[in-house]
Amino acid sequence: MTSLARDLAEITGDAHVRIDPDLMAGYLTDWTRRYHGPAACVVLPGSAAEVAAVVRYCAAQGIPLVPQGGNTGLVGGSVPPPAGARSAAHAAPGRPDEPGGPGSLPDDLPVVLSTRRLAALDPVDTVAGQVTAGAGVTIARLRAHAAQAGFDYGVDLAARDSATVGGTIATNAGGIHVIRYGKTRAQLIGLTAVLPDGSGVGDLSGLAAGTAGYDLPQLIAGSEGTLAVITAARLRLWPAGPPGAVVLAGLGGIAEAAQLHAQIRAHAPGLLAAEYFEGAGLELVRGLAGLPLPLSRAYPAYLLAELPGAAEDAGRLADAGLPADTAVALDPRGRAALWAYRERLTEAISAIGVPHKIDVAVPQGRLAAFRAALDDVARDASGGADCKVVVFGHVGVGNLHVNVIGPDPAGNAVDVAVARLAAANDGSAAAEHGIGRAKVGWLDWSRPAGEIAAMRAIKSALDPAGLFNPGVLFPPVPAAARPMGSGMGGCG
Ligand code: FAD
Ligand code: 2HG
Ligand code: ZN
Repeated sequence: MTSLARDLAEITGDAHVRIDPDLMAGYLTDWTRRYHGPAACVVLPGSAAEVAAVVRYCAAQGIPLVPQGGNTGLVGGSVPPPAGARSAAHAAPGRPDEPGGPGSLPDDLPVVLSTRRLAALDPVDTVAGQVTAGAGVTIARLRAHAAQAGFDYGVDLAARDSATVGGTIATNAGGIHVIRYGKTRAQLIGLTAVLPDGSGVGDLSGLAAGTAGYDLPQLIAGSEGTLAVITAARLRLWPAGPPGAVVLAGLGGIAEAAQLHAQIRAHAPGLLAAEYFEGAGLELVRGLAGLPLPLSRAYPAYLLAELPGAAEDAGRLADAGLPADTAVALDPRGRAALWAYRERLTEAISAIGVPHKIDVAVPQGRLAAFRAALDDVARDASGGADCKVVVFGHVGVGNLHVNVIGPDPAGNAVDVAVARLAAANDGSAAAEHGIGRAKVGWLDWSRPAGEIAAMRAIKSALDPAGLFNPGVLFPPVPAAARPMGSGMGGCG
């Protein structure tokens, strides 16, 4: 054991510090396999007090920390920066078209702080409609727990079996029910967290009303591990309605999908999901899972919608102008079968290669123009690589996931070209997955300079040594620019 690992084991116990490369491997590479980097060790604290002790220790030694939940993030923020930290895919401190600029990351290898053991889940408070969950509780477990008490948790996503409460707060995750319940921030009543100096903040009292000063939970939400380690959260729950109908319609393209979503919404208030995917993605899922065509023939595009309250809303659908070739599922097995075509897309894409993932938001009125230009833009930027473009997403909020498979994962040109296309269509290139390491030079495409300056000031105030997730969200603070005494002690 290294001296660092020995010291951390004093806090958490030997069993919860990993230094063996085989045992660390799963923590050091992200879900897409595009981002990976070395760490001094992985530590798994079992309580908020242990998190605070680990943070205090690392702060005193000047050791960077990478907070990690389920490691399902798609922008490289949950894993350490790459060895050397100058690969084009990661160190893009300037504009997206200037990859590999002169930024540098702290010299010491980071410690990955996994929250998986922070898994306490309190009984549902049925009067308040709230629950307190440890940061490491998975979304699947939280949802099942809420359902037993007659409630629904507002965030759901295909990564539910691994994605955690802490990770989804840190990324302000959206997901498949975003049109009904909003993003994770909208579910957050309170949280507890450890700041970079090791102090604890927050409370889990469940006070839903209150305006005393800055709202720290809302600041920490979406901060991607750069301001605090979230240890637990108090979350809003929604009364669960009766299971709804799922409809899958075959369409000509995205404009038809956006239009059909509007029609269904008008006839079925409280729509839970409006999800878009295309024939190319459907074929990948069918190939992976051996599924039949969902409709009588293949279509260029599909809209999957989930309605609340099966009987009455399914009845109203007759007036919504659904195409004749539409599948409607009312029972659990049928609903799951239709959802599989949408939910297995990420997995099916990764099965054919390491994707470039560009998570864009485009106004509804520009979706068709964006989509029409996309294939040519992606091919031109792929420098002759044989590229496959797979598009899907949460069309109800104009959030499209562009996946390009083929170009070298280390390059950035296709990512930049698609981001530019989104910007040219009044869109954003960071819709729900965050900035992470993947888009670190892109922040000023989504936020004005004054807001970025304010964000930097907050980061410097809370984390003057730049030790929490360096290289995520902002370009890393160069070693020479760090304050004296910020600690650059060895990691070994
Ligand atoms: P991680 O991947 O471990 O970490 C993500 C970020 O949060 C990192 O920057 C990390 O440092 C930080 N972090 C993690 N835990 C903490 C903590 N306790 N305190 C402080 N910082 C922390 N995302 C969506 O928004 N919508 C979707 O529909 C969606 N679907 C997905 C489907 C699949 C199949 C996959 C693989 C991913 C999907 N994602 C989606 C992306 C991912 O699931 C989300 O970003 C999720 O919020 C990450 O949670 P996690 O626990 O895995 O966090
Ligand atoms: C989803 O909506 C996720 O399923 C994943 O956000 C997106 O794989 C992707 O590109
Ligand atoms: Zn998504």
